[in-house]
Amino acid sequence: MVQTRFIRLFQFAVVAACCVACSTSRVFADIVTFDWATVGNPGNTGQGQSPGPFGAVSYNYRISKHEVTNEQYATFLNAVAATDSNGLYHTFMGSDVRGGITRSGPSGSYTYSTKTNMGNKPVNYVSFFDAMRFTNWLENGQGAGNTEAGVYTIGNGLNETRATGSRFFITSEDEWYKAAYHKNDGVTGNYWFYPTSSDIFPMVAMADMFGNISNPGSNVVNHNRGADWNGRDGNVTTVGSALSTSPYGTFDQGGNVWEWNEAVISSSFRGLRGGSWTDFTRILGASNRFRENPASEGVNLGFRVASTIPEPSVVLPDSFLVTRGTIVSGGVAELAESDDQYLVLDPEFLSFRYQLEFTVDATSPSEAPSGLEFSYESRVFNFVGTVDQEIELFNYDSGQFETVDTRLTSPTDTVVSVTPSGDPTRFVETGTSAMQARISYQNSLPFWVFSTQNLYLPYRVRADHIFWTITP
Ligand SMILES: [Ca+2]
Ligand SMILES: [Ca+2]
Ligand SMILES: [Ca+2]
Ligand SMILES: [Ca+2]
Repeated sequence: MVQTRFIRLFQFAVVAACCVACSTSRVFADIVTFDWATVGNPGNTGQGQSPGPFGAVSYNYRISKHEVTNEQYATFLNAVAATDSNGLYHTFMGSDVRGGITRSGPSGSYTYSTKTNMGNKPVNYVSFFDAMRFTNWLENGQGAGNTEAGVYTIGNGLNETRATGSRFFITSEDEWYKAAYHKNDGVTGNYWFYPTSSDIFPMVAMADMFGNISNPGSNVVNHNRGADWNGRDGNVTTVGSALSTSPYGTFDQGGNVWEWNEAVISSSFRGLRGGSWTDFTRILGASNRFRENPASEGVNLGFRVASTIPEPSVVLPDSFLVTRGTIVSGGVAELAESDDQYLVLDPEFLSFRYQLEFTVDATSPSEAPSGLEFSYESRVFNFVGTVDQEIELFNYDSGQFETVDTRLTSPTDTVVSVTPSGDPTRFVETGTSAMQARISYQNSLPFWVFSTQNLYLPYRVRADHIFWTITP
């Protein structure tokens, strides 16, 4: 028994050392991600607002649930504005209490930080040019990505059009309007007047000392200077903190900050919709269409981005490691293919180990996936009693495996598909795009079982067709 214990401890030590190596090799880099709302009902009817109709969209798309935040915009500035030759930063972001980003260092080495309590507030003092450049940067993969072309080839602010095939964009006026007001009830022409799923005046939001809305509800909007905090009569508030949504699940399309859209109005202006922290209630409504010079950078001007719905890709395992138990048959090919060829694992006879465990490695095509699903087919056989199965994914933020599913293993072939909650980027290693899953089995019985005729293995496990589905 002493020897067995020693072997077990040694194996745990090996696993632990691997985890430490995995976590310390991570290169931490800031990547902007979004919570997306999917807008379906393609082919819906528009609404006849003058000079509309607005809101008819013939395709599915995603729109960010929130306005672009100071934190997201500061990440963009730190990536591309060490020398801010395009005026992406506005000094009022730093000097005005309602702005959220400070700049330090000399030109050529500028760095940007969000102010206390301001990272989760919408960015303001941004022009339509700034919004276009931010979107180009997203399209070009962030980091050192180009800001001058990709979606919008920067011109005079009025002559840019969205490039065909773009994955990220500022919303068209129809895309914005549909996400804000359409009732999400099929391909209808039914719309609410306010972007809170309501035809009734929204309540005026109030704020606590951190800028969170303190009277949240189903029909609350930061407008009409009700959100008084940080010494100001009306101010921006934490995105989403009103808890009021459009039927598609977007927050703050009414109020907080105005949001740029692509519409060119009267040959001189770009479109704005939704009103802001300072505007009267009716300004939030569907009938109100506003416009500004595309170079304008006001204290109540912001934006949100939209995106195509990306095609998920299937990622197959490229290696695996049995950390407890022995391989009876199979290899990576058996794990990768849904062909009823299996990786089969046994407990080891001599060491009396009765647990089985293996890890599987793969590489994601996206370092910042918006969605991730892990799927796996398995069964247990020769079993006596019950066998618990645990699926863990390696969390590169915490440096530890995170349990994403536990259940009893089936005695017949069973596919388990798990979509972990929360931000899936934690399961992809920055810099390498590595992913790792660990699958463990634990029998309720200790090791070997004798009956009158037979000696049983407590259980044997077979695993087939392991894969990840990654949505970029
Ligand atoms: Ca600017
Ligand atoms: Ca007030
Ligand atoms: Ca807004
Ligand atoms: Ca197989």
